[in-house]
Amino acid sequence: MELFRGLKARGRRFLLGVLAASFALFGSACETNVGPQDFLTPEGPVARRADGLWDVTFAIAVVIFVVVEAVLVFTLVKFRRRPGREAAQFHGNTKLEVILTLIPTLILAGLAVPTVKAIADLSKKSEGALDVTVTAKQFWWEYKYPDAGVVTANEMHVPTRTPIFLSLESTDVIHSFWIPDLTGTQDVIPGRTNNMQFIADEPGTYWGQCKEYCGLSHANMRLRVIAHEPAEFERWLQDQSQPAANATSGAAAEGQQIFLQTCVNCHAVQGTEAKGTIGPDLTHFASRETFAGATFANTTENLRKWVDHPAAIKPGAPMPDYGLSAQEIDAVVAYLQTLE
Ligand code: HEC
Ligand SMILES: [Cu+2]
Repeated sequence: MELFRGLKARGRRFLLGVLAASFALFGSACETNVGPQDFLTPEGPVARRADGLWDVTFAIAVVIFVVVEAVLVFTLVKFRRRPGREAAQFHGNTKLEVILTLIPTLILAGLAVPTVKAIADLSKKSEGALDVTVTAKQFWWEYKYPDAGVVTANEMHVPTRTPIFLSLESTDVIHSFWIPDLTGTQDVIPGRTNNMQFIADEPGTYWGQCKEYCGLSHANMRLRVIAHEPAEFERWLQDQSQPAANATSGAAAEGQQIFLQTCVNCHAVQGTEAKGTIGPDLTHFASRETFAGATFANTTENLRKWVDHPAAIKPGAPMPDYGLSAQEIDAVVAYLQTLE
């Protein structure tokens, strides 16, 4: 209080401002309504293992912070310059410097043991794991289930309590696959296959994101993992392995004609001549909740905008604008919505 009264009005205002800002910062740490991509709320054993390492590291860091700050403040006060006395100097104190080098080395070496062990354990393919091949492309994800011959995009369906073993490939630039609640990140690099594994405890939708800057729409290269009870997952896989039915009447039939003239070079719809592989396989497009890198809800309005001019809503998206009329767009959208 002595100190506070000694300050000029301006100094006092400044001090109050700093205090208020600190309180605001501390208060914000009490936020409990966490976002869907919070790696501190693990939802499966792989993510929990990584989170456990984080907890240990954080606890050690807190202790170090408190001890170092306490010693710092103590030293500043105790050895400061005073009338008739110079500030103390520790430069060249070999014993102190050896100790201060040794302690961090030992802490880091100690942390490396469980970390390296976890990395080795988690990179092994578990018995009974389900294989999924992930191919990253600007700016979306393709998923292949090699055993079932199913191909889909952006939304990966998986069974709960089952190890999912991913083989990650890229056809263009470096991306990074990340589902914060389920597993850490893994770079996806052209010309090589990386692997990672995860398990989801409970049915639900888990959000993810490309984590390596990969171009204009990097931020729109999102993903979802949708976990089902194993029996329900088998049903989903069964449905997805069926070819699409032909649209036989109305706007959808007209839309299919346009689709087979305009969109076939890049998109596949099993059961039709559309066999393109540049864009997502659309055989079961209508069964997806989102599209274009899980960026847009799969609604009529969003689809109209997308087919009209993709790059207008997703910058840099490598799908051209074909200058279709409003009526043609409606027809194509009606067709896409039959692809259940
Ligand atoms: C030159 C190749 C090309 C052509 C031709 C093309 N597309 Fe695409 N399409 C793409 C690419 C690439 C994407 C993925 C873009 C992204 O998500 O960033 C895409 C994405 C889509 C999606 C979203 C799929 C999903 O699940 O995310 C739909 C729907 C779609 N295209 C419909 C069409 C229609 C309808 C036509 C014809 C009017 C068409 N496309 C023509 C390349 C093409
Ligand atoms: Cu990416």
